[in-house]
Amino acid sequence: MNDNGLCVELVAQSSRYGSLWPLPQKVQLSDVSFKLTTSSFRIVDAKESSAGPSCKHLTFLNFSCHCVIFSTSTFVLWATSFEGNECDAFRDQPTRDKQHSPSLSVPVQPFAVLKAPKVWGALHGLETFSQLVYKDEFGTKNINQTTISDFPRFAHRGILLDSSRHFLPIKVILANLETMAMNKFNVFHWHIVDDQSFPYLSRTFPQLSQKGAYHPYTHVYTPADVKMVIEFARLRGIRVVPEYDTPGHTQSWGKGQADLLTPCYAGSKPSGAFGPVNPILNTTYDFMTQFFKEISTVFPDAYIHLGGDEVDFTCWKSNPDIQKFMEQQGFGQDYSKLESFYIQKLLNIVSTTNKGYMIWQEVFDNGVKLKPDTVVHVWIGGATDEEMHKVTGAGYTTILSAPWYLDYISYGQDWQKYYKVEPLSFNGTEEQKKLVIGGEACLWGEYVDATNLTPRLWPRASAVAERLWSAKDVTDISDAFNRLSAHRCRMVERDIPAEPLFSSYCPHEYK
Ligand code: CP6
Repeated sequence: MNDNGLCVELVAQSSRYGSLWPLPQKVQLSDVSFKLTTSSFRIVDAKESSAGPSCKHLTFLNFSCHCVIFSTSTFVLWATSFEGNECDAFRDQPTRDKQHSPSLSVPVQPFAVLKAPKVWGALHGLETFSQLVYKDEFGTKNINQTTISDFPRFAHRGILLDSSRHFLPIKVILANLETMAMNKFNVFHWHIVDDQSFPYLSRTFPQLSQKGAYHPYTHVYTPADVKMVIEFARLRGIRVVPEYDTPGHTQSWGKGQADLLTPCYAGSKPSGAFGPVNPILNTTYDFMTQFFKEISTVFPDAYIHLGGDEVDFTCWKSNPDIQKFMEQQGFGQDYSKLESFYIQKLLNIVSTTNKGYMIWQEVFDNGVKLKPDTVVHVWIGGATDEEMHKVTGAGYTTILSAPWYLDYISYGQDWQKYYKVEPLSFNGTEEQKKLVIGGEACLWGEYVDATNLTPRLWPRASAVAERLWSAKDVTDISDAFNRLSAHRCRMVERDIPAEPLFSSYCPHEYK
């Protein structure tokens, strides 16, 4: 098959790994199969389990939300070996640096054992278990004797959605989180506001969405909405990292917050247009202090994404007050120094909220002094390897998005291009490679709303999911095609309108 899936007909065959996606680190298969036929399939905690009654969530989540109905009997899935007692972990936020290491085995006895050190790993293990179940020619559910031990290759496995270019209804966001869990993604990067609209309803500055949203009541995320998204994500082991991108990409902020943006000039007079955040006023920093104080309490994750990309200097250059400030500061004509001046102050403000931050690569490129735990987000294509080399050479952790801009569409099987990416292909030492904590697939919203988000994202993002989860040597494209075809059918069967990979049909279409 060529890259476009053209010319050569290729019908999905069955992989020896069935429909497992992403492929676990270690899978031992056998031909011994068990039927899951009768009435009372159950999931219980083993006696040895340190997971207590609150872990009922585990059973509820995978088997009702994913609509995998096991109308079956003797199989008992033991959830064992949590660290700590009860399911307190459920009250924690998932963190990026824990290795989950779930292991799953379906031995000769009619029960399966799932061991995981953390509840988040048990969730992944349950998803894997559900993927082992298949229907035989009589429609009976079967599972083969299997031993799996599993852990993610990269800790940060994210999806960026953009709710500014188009408002994304909550139910679209939740459906996406559900699909992320099926693909073992664990970070929802919520690019919540941008130039076009400000749908985040701030308690401190309600006029931001009152004036800056597409609609002040229908096209906003209320505090209750945001809470719901965070909780829905958390129960699936997904972190929510919000992005409030400044000083560029902020046109919508200016509608509800006077004097926040820089007035642009035409000759000696203000033109009426506005540019990036005004970096020379104290009021700007007072606002940012209050605003990020709120954000740091609304979003429990340890990180906030502060953007910092694509700052256009035209407006700053036109403004006489800015010109004077440049002179006083000795910045000459180097407006990236002014940009860095702003970002440096912003980073200091956000640091006082005890949050870590992520930033787009330009902030690093401009030489801003960053906290050692800053995550630099590499997104510019063309010289990605050099950038990864530089960022990790400077000792910063980094995540990769440049090869995974899923808002670009084209004819053919572009999932293969995403699949073939090797995040550690750049030149660097072992130490440098360890600083690459993962990546994110980005779905920018200019051409995406509730009508087309899901099929545009899935199963294309699934290719990224396997690259970030599975072992480095999992690169067999034709095996991936077979498993991904089956995985895509499973998503469709679970009511997620994921687009097809190629000419094909799904078994469930006949039922
Ligand atoms: N919005 C914001 C965008 C993009 C970025 N930031 C973007 C740039 C280039 C492409 C796609 C998206 N739409 N805030 C860059 C990180 Cl090709």
